[in-house]
Parts: sequence; structure tokens; C-alpha cells
Amino acid sequence: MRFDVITLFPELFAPFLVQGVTRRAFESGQVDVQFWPLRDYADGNYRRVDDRPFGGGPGMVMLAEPLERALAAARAARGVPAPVIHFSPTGRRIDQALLRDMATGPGAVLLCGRYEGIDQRFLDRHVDLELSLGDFVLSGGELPALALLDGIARLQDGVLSDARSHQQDSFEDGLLDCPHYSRPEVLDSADGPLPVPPVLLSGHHADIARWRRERSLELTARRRPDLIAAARAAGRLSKADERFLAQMPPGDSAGI
Ligand code: 9WO
Repeated sequence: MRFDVITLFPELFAPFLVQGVTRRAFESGQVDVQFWPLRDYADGNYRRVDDRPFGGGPGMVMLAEPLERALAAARAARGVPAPVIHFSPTGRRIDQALLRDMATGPGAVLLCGRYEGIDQRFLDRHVDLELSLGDFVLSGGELPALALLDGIARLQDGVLSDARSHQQDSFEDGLLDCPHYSRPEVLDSADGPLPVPPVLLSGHHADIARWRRERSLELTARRRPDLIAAARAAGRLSKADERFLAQMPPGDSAGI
């Protein structure tokens, strides 16, 4: 698949694309990312990409014309059509189901806004989908674009060494992930020795699987009761899951 990124700051992306488990997906071209530096499509000696808003007010607006030229160049280079995505807190929240869909699709043109926003006429004419990371404001669309690319790249074949690591991820089965432990078996701390939960050292695979499932259920019930309701409605909770949830003491849902 191919992603074409229209941005004023293409250099922000490279460090994320050349490191970690997703590096192979980007370097092999499994997830081909091409950049269209907006400044290259600007006019005149000043290479203007922004101007003051009509009607007054603070900040600057990204000009439609350089964006039109960058998008035309990206579309021509792609050949096959793909949706144009803009990142905004007013968009649809990115979730794991959207990443799974996009991970097998043709890719997209990713439009990274800066300043106060983009001339509305360009958005109305060209944007197919607005995506959000959540209800907060950033200074640009580059971090949301990187979040999307990272989430899609790690779903590509061969990126995670063990296919099962996907299934255990938070959200892949609609529940939050269980906690993880590694060496040492007992960690020294200022509050005293911190042992690993003994069941994980027992070698009893069925007990370990049950313990992990129960920790997932417990964490999800406390932090994200909405996800428990959704898993129940989708028939993804077993009788044993329901028995475990029924005997859980009521607790506060500390948001940390
Ligand atoms: C900012 C904004 C604030 C309140 C209500 C709606 C809003 N839309 C935007 C917006 O689209 N801004 C553009 C992209 C231009 C300024 C920088 N941009 C941006 C994107 N800021 N924050 C985001 C963003 C995108 C996805 N998820 C969270 C934040």
C-alpha cells in the first residue's frame, strides 16, 4: 500500500520510519510512504503557504492553492485513487478496527494541517475522511499521521515476530491487555521486594492463560466498562468470563 503525505515538515517523519519493529515495513515498501513538501508547491520568492484569515482574527490559514498543486502531484504519482485524509479533533476517532481495515487497503493521501487550519474550500472539495486521535488540540497533523502510519505498519505481515502478539494487544479482542513481567523474579525497590505473580513461574499454561484473562477482564471492567458491555453484546465473553466478572468486588475506576 502507499501513503502520500502532504506536509510542511517532512523531516519530522524520518526518525519514526527508520526505527523499531515497523522499520522493515517502511523500508521494504510494504508500506510505501512518499512525501510532498508543501513549500515546494508554493508561489513566488517568499514561497508563501499561509496568509491572514478573511474576517480577521488571530493566526494564519493554510492557502488552498499550494495544497491543490501538492495534491494534484500526489494523485498523478499514485495512479490508483485513494482517500484523502485530514487530521482534526472534529474527525472520527481512530480505533483498532479502522487500523485493521486500512492495513489491507490501498493506502491514502495524508494531509497534515498547521497554523489555525486549512482554507475550508480545499477541505470541502478534497477531503474524504477526517480522523482524530481524541479531544485535544495539537499544533499540526503530523503526529496523528505518524500514529496512523505506525498503527498500520505494525499490522503488516512479518512485522511482529510472533503473530500471536497481535491477538494479545489491547483492543484486538476488545479487552485491555493483561500486565506483563520479566526478569528479575524479585525486583528490589525502596518499598521492599517486588515479586512476579507466582502463577507466571508455575509452568501451568492453563492456569497462566486463566490468570491473564482474569487480569484483562478486571482491568477492562474497572477502566473501560464500555468495552465490557461491547464485548458482551458481541458474544465475546464466555460463561467463565461472566462468572469472574460477577464475583468482582465493586471498585473505583481510577483513571490511571
Ligand atoms: C483544530 C481544532 C480545534 C478545535 C476544534 C476543531 C479543530 N480543528 C482543528 C484542526 O483541524 N487543525 C488543523 C490541524 C490545523 C492546526 C493543527 N491541526 C491539528 C490537528 N491540531 N490538532 C489536531 C488533531 C488531529 C487529530 N487528533 C487530535 C488533534
